[in-house]
Amino acid sequence: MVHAETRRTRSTGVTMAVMKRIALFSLLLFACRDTHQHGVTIARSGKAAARVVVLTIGVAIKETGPAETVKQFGEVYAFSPEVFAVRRDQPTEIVFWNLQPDDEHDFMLTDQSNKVLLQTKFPPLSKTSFVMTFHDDGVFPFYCTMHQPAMSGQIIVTESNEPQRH
Ligand SMILES: [Cu+2]
Repeated sequence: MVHAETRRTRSTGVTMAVMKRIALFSLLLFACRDTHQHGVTIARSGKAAARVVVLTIGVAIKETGPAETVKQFGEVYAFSPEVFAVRRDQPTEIVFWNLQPDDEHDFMLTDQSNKVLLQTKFPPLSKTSFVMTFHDDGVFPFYCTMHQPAMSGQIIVTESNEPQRH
């Protein structure tokens, strides 16, 4: 009788110890869970900590030539700058100036796996602003789909200055 009682107490003790360990492990997992936001937040306006102005340049166009270049390559346009860096998690205003009086451009932003994050048009002689916050480091390609392959670029997202949150 006494023997059986002891055995039950011992097994309850072992169960309690295992449960305590599981509880502690769960707590640790909860404390270390990934609270970092992913993806890109894109707004038309808002507070920004940095600003980049991107111009559209006519490199070789039918109005101004050189005629031989246009004949050989077709009309060539470019973004300027075509590569620029932003800081991760820092809201950055990106302003596109379409300098052409009679040409529309567009802007298609993708992630590394070619998922389209934004697609929009820039009418002739217009300024278009976005406040973009990239939550992941990496290289984000962008294109004007009307003037490929020359009118392309990349946004490079670098680590922020903020202390590690983990
Ligand atoms: Cu274009």
